[in-house]
Amino acid sequence: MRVSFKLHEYKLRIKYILTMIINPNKLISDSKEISNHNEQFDHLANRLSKQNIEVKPLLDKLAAFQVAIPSWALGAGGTRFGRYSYFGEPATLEQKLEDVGVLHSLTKTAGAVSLHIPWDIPEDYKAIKELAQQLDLKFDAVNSNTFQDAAGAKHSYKFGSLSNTSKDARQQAIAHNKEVIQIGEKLGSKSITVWLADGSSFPGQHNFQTALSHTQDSLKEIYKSLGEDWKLFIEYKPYEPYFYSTVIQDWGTSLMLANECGEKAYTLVDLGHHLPNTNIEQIVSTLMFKGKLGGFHFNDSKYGDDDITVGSIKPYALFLIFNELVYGMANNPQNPELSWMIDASHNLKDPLEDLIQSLESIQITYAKALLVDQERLKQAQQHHDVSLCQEILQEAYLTDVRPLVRQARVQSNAPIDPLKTYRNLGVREELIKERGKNTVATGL
Ligand code: LRH
Ligand code: MN
Repeated sequence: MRVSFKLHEYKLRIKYILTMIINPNKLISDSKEISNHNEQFDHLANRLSKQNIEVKPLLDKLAAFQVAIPSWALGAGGTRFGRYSYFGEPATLEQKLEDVGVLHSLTKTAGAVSLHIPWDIPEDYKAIKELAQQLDLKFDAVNSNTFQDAAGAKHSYKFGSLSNTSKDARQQAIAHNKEVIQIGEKLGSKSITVWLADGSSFPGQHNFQTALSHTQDSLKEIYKSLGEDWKLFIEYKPYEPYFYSTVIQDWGTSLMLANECGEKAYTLVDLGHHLPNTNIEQIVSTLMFKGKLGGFHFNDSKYGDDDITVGSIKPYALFLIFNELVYGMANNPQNPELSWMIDASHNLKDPLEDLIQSLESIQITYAKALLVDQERLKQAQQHHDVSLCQEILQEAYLTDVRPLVRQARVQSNAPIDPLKTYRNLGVREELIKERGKNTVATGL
């Protein structure tokens, strides 16, 4: 749908939304809220300094921890059993950036967006980059899509894309990924994420070796198109949409393919892409040890790839993952800076509220992991003092770090309570007034 995008008009509208948010403390946060926060923060800061834990470095790390928002998760997701809109959904890429701009103004930790192609092909690159800049947003990894047949596509991906026995289908999928890299280059992105639905639903349907060999050769073809400072993230998943085998089913297969491609290829860990009870924190530590962990798709799940709010089901598991990340970021210089992204789908919650809660959960869990006394833990591990090892981890996990996360936000000129501010400002009502009730966001 071609939307006549008059930037100056747009700036006005965004200005209106954002000015309401930019300086919330003056607008919204009542003195009681601020004094409560200051009291709780001072109390925690004193407690931590008694443990010789400096607060400033923690606040700096929290403020610097920017998570990319998935462009495909700003509308109501839906399942095969139904989709319930939340109204006021972003109907254009510009409106999606606006929503991410609101999230970033409210949290100051959502300073990037991850686009999915062809759902988000920019029509006006100059205007889009200007808008992103105005919203203080960067373009993180771009995502290719060879799990749906694009309109007018010559070859179908029904039986696979990079692994398809049809050379034409493989070539078409390779060309699409190269086009996605070009789109990313025009936007200033520095990485592409490749997730393949490729797999089979019945025994005998696939020759596993042929499918893997085609995929390997196709990825190596795509790899050749990467710019000098670009990265290729290979995302694995055990099942869905196919239910017997998936070509890139687990971290080992992704790592093997990344090694085959070269030093600019890495494994991407989507938290929902693991069979029940998988020890994801051990996968993370192994990939960092090998210098091959590229990034994350944060979400949570109870059963399958549920893509629900981060930390809403398994907060301790997320803490153990962040504990390995903190250890790895301090001890594995061989692993590059990580790409932090959320990958979610919203069926019941307002997408922006859900993302605010996910961002909060990521900050809280990172803060708890930063409190782990890694040196003391190492000692206890050396001496096989198993009980003490658990005590050291849980001491950090059971610390209420919310005053720390709030202080990092306040210092970044964001509201003390983003969700409350979002509601107090009636942002959803504003968006519905502006966009109406029939807009549908592209994506999942
Ligand atoms: C696959 C996945 C992948 C995206 C898609 C939207 O389940 O996690 O990261 O391309 O969701
Ligand atoms: Mn994902």
